[in-house]
Amino acid sequence: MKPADEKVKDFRKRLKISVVGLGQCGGNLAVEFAKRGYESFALNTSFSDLKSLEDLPKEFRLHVGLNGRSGAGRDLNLGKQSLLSNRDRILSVLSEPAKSSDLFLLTAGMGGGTGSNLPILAEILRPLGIPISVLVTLPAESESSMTKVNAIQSVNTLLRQNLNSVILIDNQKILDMFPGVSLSEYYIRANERVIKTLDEFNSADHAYKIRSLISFDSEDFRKVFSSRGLLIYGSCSFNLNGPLDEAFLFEQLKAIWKGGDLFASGYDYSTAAVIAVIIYAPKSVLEATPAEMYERISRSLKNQTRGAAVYTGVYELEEGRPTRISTMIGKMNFPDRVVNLLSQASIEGHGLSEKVRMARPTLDLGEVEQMDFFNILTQGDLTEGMDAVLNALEDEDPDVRLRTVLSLGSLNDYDRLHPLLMKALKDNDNRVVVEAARILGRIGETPI
Ligand SMILES: Nc1nc2c(ncn2[C@@H]2O[C@H](COP(=O)(O)OP(=O)(O)OP(=O)(O)O)[C@@H](O)[C@H]2O)c(=O)[nH]1
Ligand SMILES: [Mg+2]
Repeated sequence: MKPADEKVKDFRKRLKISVVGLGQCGGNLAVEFAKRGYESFALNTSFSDLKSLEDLPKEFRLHVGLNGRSGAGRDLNLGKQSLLSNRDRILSVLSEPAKSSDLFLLTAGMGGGTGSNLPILAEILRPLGIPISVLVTLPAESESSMTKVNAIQSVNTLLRQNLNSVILIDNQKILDMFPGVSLSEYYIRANERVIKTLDEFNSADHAYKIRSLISFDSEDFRKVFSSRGLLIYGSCSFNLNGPLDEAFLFEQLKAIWKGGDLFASGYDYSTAAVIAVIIYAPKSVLEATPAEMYERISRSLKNQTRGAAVYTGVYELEEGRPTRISTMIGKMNFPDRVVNLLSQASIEGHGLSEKVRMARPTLDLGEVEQMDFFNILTQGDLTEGMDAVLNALEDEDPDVRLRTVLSLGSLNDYDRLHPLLMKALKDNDNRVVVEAARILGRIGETPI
């Protein structure tokens, strides 16, 4: 915690984030960021999708189709070729903002043929030497198998890249939040919601013209936002007459840390490495709250997250406004929702590739084979040790399979572990699936 008077030199500057949206969802999110003053670019293989982003100036919309083609039609490989063939143009357009920005935030909906290539875009931009964070959406339950397979492939790759942070927005949660809203309206409202809270974090120290008692500035934001691994954030408001109550505060915080109403559910916040909490409250609430309360809250935050680095801010609001807390928590492991999506995509993905084979026996599987992420077990030579592990993973006793997966937990060899874990993800015992996904989450954080 830093008292506000140590911060005189801090010009209450926001972190300068340039946003690059890929595909339709990415473009929609880029527009929403632009409305809040962020320099935003939209890249798409589709002319018509780009055309519809009228709120972005033309020079910020970049067509990245393959030989003038429009769209990628959920085809991951076509999206990839399109991006790679436009590599030099992308670099030349984005090299200018890279000079003046603190970080690039790449954003896309996971599932489509264009946006799911966000990991490729991150690699293309790497030579610019600027930190890169990503904000992506996970498909809703009702979306197609192809969408889920695409999504899970990409999320898995993103987690292996050396990114600043990865934010997973859960479209299923957002869908549940706006029942009865039309599809066109729904995305606009959803995107507004996603970006508003993130923007609030970046402007915490200057958006409110009231006194800061403990300030949370752009450097604090940078540290939390650059915590590597998975990151979530959220905020909530409530009316308080008396002092801040620690137990009540933690109840609210924990609801957000488990995923809140935007993020994939089932995060284990005790694994977090970095945490920020900002409190905005009217003078009467702050005056009623004893000073040692803030120290106590900081200590509890440390304890509950088993030693995470804690950043806090306390701001005074005008009388009559509700008390509000915002929190951001970073470097967490895979949430349960991704575990479920993995197993769903795995099962549905298998069905999908079977269907393709059966329907068109003479089809050249070139591109489809690459989509068959879940079939890699049949590829490559397995060493003897691997064979034994594979057999154990097929044992009819689920406890044996569980112990086998647990025994893989201490290994770090991604290439060897990956096929084994993908097999375990298809297990019909949920404990085996969860453990496999946990290990995948952990090794996924290893830089490539
Ligand atoms: N939250 C949110 N999700 C969106 C939005 N638009 C699309 N999605 C989600 O993003 C996923 C990918 O869809 P698109 O962005 O249309 O796909 P694309 O990247 O353009 O890919 P292709 O059309 O295949 O080239 C969808 O399955 C939806 O789950 C949006 O504006 N907001
Ligand atoms: Mg599209």
